[in-house]
Order: sequence, then C-alpha cells, then structure tokens
Amino acid sequence: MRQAVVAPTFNELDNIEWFMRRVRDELPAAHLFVLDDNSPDGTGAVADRVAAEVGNATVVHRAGKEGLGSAYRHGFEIARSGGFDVIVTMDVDRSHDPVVLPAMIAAVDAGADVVIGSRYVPGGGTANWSAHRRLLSAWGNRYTGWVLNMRVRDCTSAYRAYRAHALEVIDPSTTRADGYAFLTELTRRAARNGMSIVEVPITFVDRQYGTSKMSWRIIVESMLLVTGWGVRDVIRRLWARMRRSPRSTDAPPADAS
Ligand SMILES: Nc1nc2c(ncn2[C@@H]2O[C@H](COP(=O)(O)OP(=O)(O)OP(=O)(O)O)[C@@H](O)[C@H]2O)c(=O)[nH]1
Ligand SMILES: [Mg+2]
Repeated sequence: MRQAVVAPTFNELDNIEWFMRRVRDELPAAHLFVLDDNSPDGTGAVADRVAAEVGNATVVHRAGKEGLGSAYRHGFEIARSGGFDVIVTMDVDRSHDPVVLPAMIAAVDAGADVVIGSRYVPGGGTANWSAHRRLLSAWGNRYTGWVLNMRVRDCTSAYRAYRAHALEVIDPSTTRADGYAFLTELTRRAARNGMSIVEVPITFVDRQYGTSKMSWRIIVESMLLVTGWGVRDVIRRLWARMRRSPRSTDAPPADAS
C-alpha cells in the first residue's frame, strides 16, 4: 500500500526535524507531506533541509496561517491526486508518537476504513496534561459521541490513518470548520457512511516545545457545531419516523376550502 503522511506545521522549529526523522524511521516507504503556513520561526526552511536529507518528502509552503482544517484539506487534496492508498495525519509537536504508525497501517491493512489513535480506549491515555485540559477533552469527547450518536471514543484525535477510498467518500473538501470540529466532522461522515472505524490506543503527550494554538474560540466553535449537528440529526430522525408512520400522509388535505 502506498502511504502518505500529512503533517501541518506552524512554528514547530523545535519539533520538525525530530518529527520527520522519526516518521521516516517508522515508515521508511511513506511519502511525507509537510504543510507549513509560512511559520515566522523558520520551520519551513528546516523542513526543506530535512526533506532533502531523508528523501521522499515534500514541503508545501503556504502563504500564511490559515488554520489546521485548511492545511488538512490542502494536504488531503495533494495526497488524493498523488494516488496514495492510505493517508496518515499527525501533529508535529511530539504529541503523537510515531512508534504507533506501523500498528495504524496494520489496522488499515486488516480492513479498517478509518483508524484513530485514541486516548479514550483501554491502553490509551494522556501524559502530563493539566487536570482542566484532561477534563475538557474527555468530557468534550463524551458529549460529542453522545450528541452525535457515535460509538467512537476519541472523535477529536488528529492522529489518524484513512483508506484512500474512505477519504473520497468523506470528502473533506466540503467541510468548513477549522479546529476540533473539523476532526469531528470527518469522524461523523465516516460513521454515517457505515465505515469501519478502529481505535488504536495512544498515549498523547502534551507539547513541551513551542507554543499552543489551542484557543477558546476553537473549543466554542466545536461545541456549537456539534450541538447543531446533533439537533439536526434528531429532527431528521423524527421526520423520517413521521413519514414512515401509517397514520401520517404526504397527501394534501381533502378539501382545504
Ligand atoms: N499549517 C498549519 N498548521 C497548524 C496551524 N495551527 C496548528 N498547526 C499544526 O497543527 C498541529 C496541531 O496543532 P497544536 O498547536 O499542537 O494544537 P493542539 O494539539 O490542539 O494544542 P497544543 O498541543 O496545546 O498546542 C501542529 O503540528 C501544529 O503545528 C495552522 O494554522 N496552519
Ligand atoms: Mg498539540
């Protein structure tokens, strides 16, 4: 299977070289795509140098910071036109340990459409997170799974492997969200299309170098969108039930006059 790894970066100077070399160690045959949003700290130039050293890597230099969702949509499009069979997405900040990569690829090989590196299945977890971040993420994920009626435990993990065909059906190009909601939307589309979603346990390590781009705006965007989708789903289900019910009819009233 031809593998691509898509990795967006913004100000990851302390992490980018480690990341590219570790991914190359774990997946020697994968093509690595780094999408850098013109990081002011010079991440893009370091990525260019390391790409030349490790080979089979492309650095896409984007004009400016446009958000994670935008970078992923761009990366997916490039991977799609490159004819890859499996597309992996990862954070560059050492939160996603490349050691799990072979297990994720193996799960796709074994038949999964979407593989999620999951903090909330047995064997998974978070290291060195503050209590408030742990609670926020754990409850955010529970709420999302419940509202959207999905069995997935970790809807917002960005550590994933997609079968190329699954990504065609999910069609990320028609999503608009940028933060966690973007990841939730892809998960939701996979679940609604009856895809096989497999969660592989990971230990998520909080970033130690560089600065966080997490913000309240991203969290609020995510919660509002998830709630909106959930309400829409409930209305759709009720509507479908009403149309199926023997007492309801689509025919107009016999005589309205
Ligand atoms: N190209 C691009 N990459 C981004 C952008 N924002 C974040 N990233 C990258 O996306 C990945 C995840 O972003 P993080 O800042 O780690 O987000 P997070 O994991 O939710 O939060 P922290 O780990 O607390 O920083 C990292 O590799 C970032 O460098 C962006 O606007 N453009
Ligand atoms: Mg991070």
